Amino acid sequence: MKRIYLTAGALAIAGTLAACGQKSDATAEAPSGNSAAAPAPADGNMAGMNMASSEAAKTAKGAGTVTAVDPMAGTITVAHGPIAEAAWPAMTMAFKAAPPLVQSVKAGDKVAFDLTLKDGGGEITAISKQ
Ligand SMILES: [Cu+2]
Repeated sequence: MKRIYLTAGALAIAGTLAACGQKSDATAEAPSGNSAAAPAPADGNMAGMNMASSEAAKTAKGAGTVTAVDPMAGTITVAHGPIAEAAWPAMTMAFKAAPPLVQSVKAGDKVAFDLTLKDGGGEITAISKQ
């Protein structure tokens, strides 16, 4: 029984550490991601736009070819076509994505994907092979 308790304790600690890691990530991103939390003079000109974008995350759709996946970093690199919603030309770039999405594709796959736009980058929220 003692061994079981020790194991449960170790798992609880691991879970706490993982939670802390996620928390610090979110905290680190919050200041730059939410301009309302740290008003800057430059934001005044586009106050209306910023308010609108903070209420609902801006999304976009893209398509392209996966050139690399990095399960450790949690990124999918895609050579994508122009993405009008983000005013991006065609380029190759790495997107953050949840582990199940990262694991669902490999280099060379032609894909269509949904993005949440943030801080000049994007996170893939859905991806499917073409
Ligand atoms: Cu891009």
